[in-house]
Amino acid sequence: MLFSPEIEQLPLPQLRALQNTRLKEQVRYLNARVPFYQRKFAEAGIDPTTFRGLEDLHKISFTRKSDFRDNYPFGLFAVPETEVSRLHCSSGTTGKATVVGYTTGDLEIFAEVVARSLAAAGCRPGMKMQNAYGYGLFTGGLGIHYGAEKLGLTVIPVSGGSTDRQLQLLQDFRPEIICATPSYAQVLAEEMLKRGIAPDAINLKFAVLGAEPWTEAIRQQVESGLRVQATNIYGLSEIIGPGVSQEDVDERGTGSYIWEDHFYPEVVDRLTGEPVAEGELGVLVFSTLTKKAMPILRYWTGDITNIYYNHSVKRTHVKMGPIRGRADDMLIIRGVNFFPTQVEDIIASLPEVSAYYQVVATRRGSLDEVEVNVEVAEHVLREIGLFDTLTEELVQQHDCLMKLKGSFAKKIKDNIGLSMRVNLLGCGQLPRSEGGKLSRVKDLRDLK
Ligand code: DLL
Repeated sequence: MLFSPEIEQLPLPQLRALQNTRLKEQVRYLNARVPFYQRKFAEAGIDPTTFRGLEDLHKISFTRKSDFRDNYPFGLFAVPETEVSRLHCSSGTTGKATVVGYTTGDLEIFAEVVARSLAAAGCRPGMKMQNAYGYGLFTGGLGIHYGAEKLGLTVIPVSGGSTDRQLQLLQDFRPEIICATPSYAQVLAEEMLKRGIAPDAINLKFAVLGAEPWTEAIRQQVESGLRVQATNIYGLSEIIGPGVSQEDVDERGTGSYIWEDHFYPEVVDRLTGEPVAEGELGVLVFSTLTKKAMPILRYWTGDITNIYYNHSVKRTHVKMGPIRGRADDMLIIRGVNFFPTQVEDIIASLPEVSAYYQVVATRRGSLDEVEVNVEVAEHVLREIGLFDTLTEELVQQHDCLMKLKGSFAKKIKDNIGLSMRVNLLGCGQLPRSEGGKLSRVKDLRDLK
């Protein structure tokens, strides 16, 4: 179902014209209201009255996370504080939080793009949705909430965590939809299995997962564990929150539609900042075309992905692939550029390991080392009768595990060009989500 068919299917030339008009308007608006952008335009020699729109966009320098910090808390706002209806913060773990503000009109747009997203995910008016994204300063909870209400869903605002209660409500209220981080959806699937709750005991049909990178292996685990069709929802506070892009339930695995009438995307080279060809990987950059409280131009998301048009499908809007890592997550290990997500591709090709993994970078002396911790698939452990915590000693006693460890390490060396230590673990040995985002990469090099 398309929530806003006219705009979702707008022919590309018209979509471009709309973006152009909105961008020109946004530049004039920012120039009149936000000193930070006034300075940016002046530095680039841009006269807002003659700014030509998309073709001139590249002249504007990127807006970065540090600009939010430098202007903390309200320095990037384009409206008086009294006109701001809501504040949220991004989930950064270091330094000051990034503050974002919304007018009532912005909140309307937020609800609209989330409603579109949920409709694309398979949700229909009248269905019930358990919202396990955290409510609070994080945009996930309230962002999804109001979009769901706009679509006509019944919202169960349970927030993240409290696994006992989540499972109880899934059985008692029988919602068709769950919204959660993928790592928390994994926890729910795993706990159902552990507690012997049959998938029939619940009524889920769709899972809308996002806020952190995830993989096809995780999709498979969640889809079979919760008996759902799981789609990707992407977004970030600086641009609006969840609902910047969304995968269609019937086109799973082919990318997520970016709602281009509100968020203009670019993909640029992470070193030069120059645009890359359609389909090439680079850093995703967004300009908001309609937001009023805090419009942002050319925001350097740091997320690595690609964008491409897929003209044979339901909507005209551009699609983005899964997030392949963060520009600042790129590790340089013994001179080799390495994104931890490269390990995911290898995990996906090995049925003997599960979707739980962790990449840890350490420094021994002056030498960087990377270890990959991965849980062995349950069926493998069952076959060899191992149910305990897996230790190095136990691994060495089992030929099949030694072979698995060897072939995993060889695949890493062949595909990535780096030798990494592989540690095989038993089920449940790696950290699980407590309801929110889970980091699968640990760079411990600075701590030493
Ligand atoms: O995570 C908004 C959100 C809430 C998205 C709920 C989806 C669902 P922030 O806390 O500002 O906003 O974090 C934004 O999270 O730059 C990405 O690095 C990452 N991220 C968000 N969605 C995805 C996704 C929310 N689907 C940052 N896949 C972004 C991979 C994602 N990474």
